[in-house]
Amino acid sequence: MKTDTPQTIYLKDYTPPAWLVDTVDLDVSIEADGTVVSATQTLRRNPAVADQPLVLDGEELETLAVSVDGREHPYLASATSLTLNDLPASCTLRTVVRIQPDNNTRLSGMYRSKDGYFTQCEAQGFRRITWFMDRPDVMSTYTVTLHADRATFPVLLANGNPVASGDEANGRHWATWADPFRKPAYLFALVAGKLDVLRDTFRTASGREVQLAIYVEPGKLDQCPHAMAALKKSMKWDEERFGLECDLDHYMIVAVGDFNMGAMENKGLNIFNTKYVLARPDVATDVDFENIDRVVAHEYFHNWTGNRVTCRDWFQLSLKEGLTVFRDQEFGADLHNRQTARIREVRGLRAAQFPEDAGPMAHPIRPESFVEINNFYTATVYEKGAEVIRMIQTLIGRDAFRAGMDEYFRRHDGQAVTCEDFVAAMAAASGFDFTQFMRWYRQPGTPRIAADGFWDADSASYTLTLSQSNPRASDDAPYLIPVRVALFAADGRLLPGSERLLQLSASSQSFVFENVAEEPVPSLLRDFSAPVYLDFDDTPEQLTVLLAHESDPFNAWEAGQRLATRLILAASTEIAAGRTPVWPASFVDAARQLLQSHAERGAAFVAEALTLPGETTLAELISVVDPDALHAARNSLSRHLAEQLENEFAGLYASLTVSEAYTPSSEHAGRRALRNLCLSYLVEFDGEAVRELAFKQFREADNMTDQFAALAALANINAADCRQRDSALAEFYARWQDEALVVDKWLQVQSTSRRPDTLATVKALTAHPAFDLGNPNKIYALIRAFGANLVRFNAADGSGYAFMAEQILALHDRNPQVASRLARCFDRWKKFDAGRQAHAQAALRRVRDHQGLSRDVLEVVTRALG
Ligand code: 0A1
Ligand code: ZN
Repeated sequence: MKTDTPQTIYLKDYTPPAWLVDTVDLDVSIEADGTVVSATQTLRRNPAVADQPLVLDGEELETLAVSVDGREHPYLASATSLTLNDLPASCTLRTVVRIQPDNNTRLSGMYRSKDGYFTQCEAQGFRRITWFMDRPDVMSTYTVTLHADRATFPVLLANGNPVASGDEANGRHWATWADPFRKPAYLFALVAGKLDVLRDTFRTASGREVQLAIYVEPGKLDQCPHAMAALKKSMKWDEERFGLECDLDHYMIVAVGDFNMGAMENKGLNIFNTKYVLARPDVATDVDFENIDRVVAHEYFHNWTGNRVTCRDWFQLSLKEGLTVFRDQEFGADLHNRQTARIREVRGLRAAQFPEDAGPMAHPIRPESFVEINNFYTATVYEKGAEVIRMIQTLIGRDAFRAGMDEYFRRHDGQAVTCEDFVAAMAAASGFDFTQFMRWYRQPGTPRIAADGFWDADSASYTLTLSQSNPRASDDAPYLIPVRVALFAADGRLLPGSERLLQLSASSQSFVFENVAEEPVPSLLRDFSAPVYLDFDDTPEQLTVLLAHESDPFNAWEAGQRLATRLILAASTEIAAGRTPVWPASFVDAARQLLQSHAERGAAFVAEALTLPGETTLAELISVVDPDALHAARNSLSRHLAEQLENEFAGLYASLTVSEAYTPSSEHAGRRALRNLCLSYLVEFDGEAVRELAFKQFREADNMTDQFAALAALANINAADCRQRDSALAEFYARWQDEALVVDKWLQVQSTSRRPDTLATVKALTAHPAFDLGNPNKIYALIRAFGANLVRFNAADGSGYAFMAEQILALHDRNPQVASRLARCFDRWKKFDAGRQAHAQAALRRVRDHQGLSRDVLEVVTRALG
């Protein structure tokens, strides 16, 4: 493969397509020596655009024939484009190409995976199937006929409705599907394979019956009911919350084990990573069950936010992704536990998006340029994008937000639009002026709010001054930031009338609260009302009041995180200076009270509150990170809590057992989460008794949540010789080696272990039969998860960096998208000391200078080095 000089594509260069494609008729014949794709497109010039030749996109296509209106027509073909001149204003173009899906290791376009053929066309995979104007603003009506060997590929699927099917010579068969909805090419899908199917139906609010089907590899039907239930719940929820009904007669989900991402919303034919479909209590954890709910909902919700109304161009990706993540978050919150859902969202945002926004790949939720669009399916576009939508709802209120959604569909159903179009619909429905708010779409970086409070006893008023800044932004104009606030008394009472939604719109602004008769404890950014950093000098006493009494569970949790963060960061400095940290008794007392309050506050909440902030999140708060000191500080606090609260942890561990049959309900899941958290604290104090305790849980668990939690606790034990650890790892693999998704867990639990020999283990595992460089899930579980293991990946001798560079180079040609995701592990290399930086830089240069490096990886490493 040769490296093209990578071209940067700019939003400002957008022009509408010169041609429109009304219909596409595809005939796809899967044969022994490749797949032949005949495409018939009815084309007409776009009346809004000056005459231009027709230029089609293509990649790795073997062109067999090109004709226009039934006659041969001259064309100019390059490796990636097909140009036709002198076309009539409307015409029918037929192209015939051969593709080699069996050799398609990139998993973009049409590819082979175990039991069949699958497609992935977002963002630019359709051009790997046929010559086409592969851009989201070209929308057409598709008809597809598939031909394949009947015995090997009994199931033939495409978007839309089945029209006809039959047998043909040589044991082959065919099926035709027609999709009545116009769609962009990225929503195209087909599947041919040997698959089992679970069927169901859903009756919409207006009484239409939708046929539902989930297709999986043979033998896995008993792992589908949860996904099916999630689909039906999503359909109902979208009717109730947004008045959006399913427009399809057939809604199909197909699960495939080899998939670059989570899932894909192809019209009526979603293709999913098996990870987000398959679940059974003995193989999937509570978190897996919940993720399946969310991802199934996410893809279903795209049918309106993404498919009915799509993106004009790929810069608008957050138009569909931010909005759809917001919708799936809301669905998850309604279905499970709103409080812990919000906590987990923010935890995720801080662990992934904040670092991204501070690193070399920082971009606005609507980027202004890219080299490779696949590099922009990011935490920023998705998760920060969802926060931006959430802020819109916060600013105008839930009812106006719903009216804005109605207005958006009224205006734009069937169109390919921009983020401005969405916001304009919200503005029209609410009367709110979003001019200043649009800054959230245009600037990279996480804004900071510095807060300062002053209570004046004489006037009984409290003045809160908020100042904002964003060093990553291109200028210092202020954002419009919704800041939810409440004031509490020192005894924890909410001060009446103090709950307010402030709109911070200036660089610095003061807000006065009247009738505040005592010095208040302010609670700022309740429910995390904006994705910002908050700099506020709250005292440990104030934070302890909030942790115990704040009625907004998010900010109660946040108070605990702020307390723990300060302690760990200070301890990290102590440890780096060779001193031993001292932990205040007040923190232990607060933790004890939390444990004691689990019945009132909910086990799930308490588990979240007693989970210390992660190392990656903490590292963002330090200018030069010493990963060993940070790791030691965090562990030391865990161990201190374990020592001080041993009785409480042991008592709760014994009392929180769930005796009923397993269900992934939020109540049961919360109890398991807290009980397993207790276990993880107990093993901090390594000793034979706790090893046995964990091993017993591992052996006796009747569900994967408990079994895996015990395995993870054991896998973290540092001692070189831990019989229980070795046995558990060996038994787990022996038992689950045929369940691919469970094997992924086995790999990940080893690559994320804090043991000093983790890199050696990971290296050895790359040669284990369980590992497969062709399967993205395996790479994410073993290699990328290692890259997120702060202390081990950033080893002082550079061994982690050198290993990662090797893996990227081993993969970049085979699967550039996945290799590029590995390259992102280097995002924060400049946060470490000079020695580590030198190692990281050398590793990055080695990758960058590799002959024929893929464009995806090149963009990431160039930005990292720049
Ligand atoms: N649109 C999908 C995510 C997705 C994006 C790209 C893919 O291949 C490069 C695959 C899936 C979603 O948001 O669920
Ligand atoms: Zn999506």
